[in-house]
Amino acid sequence: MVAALLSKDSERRFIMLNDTTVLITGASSGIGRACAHAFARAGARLVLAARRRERLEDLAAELDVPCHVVVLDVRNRDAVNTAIDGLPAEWSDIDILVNNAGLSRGLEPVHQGDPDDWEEMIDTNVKGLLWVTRAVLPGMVDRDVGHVVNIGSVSGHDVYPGGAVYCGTKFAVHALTTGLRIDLKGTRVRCTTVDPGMVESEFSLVRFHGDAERAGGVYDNFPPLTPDDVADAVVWSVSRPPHVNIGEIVLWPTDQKTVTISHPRGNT
Ligand code: NDP
Ligand code: 8X3
Repeated sequence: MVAALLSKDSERRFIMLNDTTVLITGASSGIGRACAHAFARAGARLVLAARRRERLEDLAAELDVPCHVVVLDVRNRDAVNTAIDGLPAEWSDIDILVNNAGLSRGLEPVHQGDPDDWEEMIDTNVKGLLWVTRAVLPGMVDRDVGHVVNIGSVSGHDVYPGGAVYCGTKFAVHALTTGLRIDLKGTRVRCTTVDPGMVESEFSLVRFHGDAERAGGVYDNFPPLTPDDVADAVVWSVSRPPHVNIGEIVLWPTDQKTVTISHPRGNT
């Protein structure tokens, strides 16, 4: 609800999120799912989007707030437009968009990489984010209120071996977030990128095309971030007072120092 987003109380140093409408892409797993729980704890109403319907419906049933499930492949521009245009009236005014749907595929050097993997990453992480933003943002601009949170990555700041294309997509998210902030000049719509280091989720399982042994090993060296850690940052960024736009939050696991340097202490 816009009024809730705009409410300004000199005694209060944050915006109340109760009754705000939040659209989260990639809500069926990991960071998106944790964001759904975190926003639900704050009393928000949730539009939960991803491809796996059953997971979204199970999540909606777990949450103690109104939820609307949208089965959506963000790569499909027409489907995105149809889904957003077709939201029931009581769900159509999105106050907060969390562009979280994303993935990595493969870890090969470019000369050995699979172009299908590259296409999937670019179509999801860059074009999908744009399709959803383009569909949702005009409503925010018309109402002169709203917040877009992009889930970027530390991989949008630096590149690691085998990560050229994935990192390229996250560098793009970084540029798109800055560009969006510039384009929103004159409106009260805010945008933020939340850029985590390593987070334990289904991310590595997807990267390695379902190879659970290889994926599990990724998180053996040190305690990674949890999806809840990232969700905390997302909720904090959108709940700052209306005159504050958090541009970027970078979160590292304490034992990860750069995208290539970490301290191996075991995951305990
Ligand atoms: P998960 O694999 O656990 O979750 C990814 C989510 O994205 C799923 O809900 C999946 O839903 C959704 N998704 C993927 N492709 C599509 C698509 N085409 N259309 C709609 N939804 C899609 O990974 P994470 O939670 O870790 O990843 C979430 C975001 O965080 C990504 O953008 C990732 O790049 C970023 N990130 C992750 C880090 C990590 O170390 N895990 C670190 C930094 C950033 P479904 O399959 O049901 O469609
Ligand atoms: C994901 C971070 O370093 O695990 O964005 O690829 S990394």
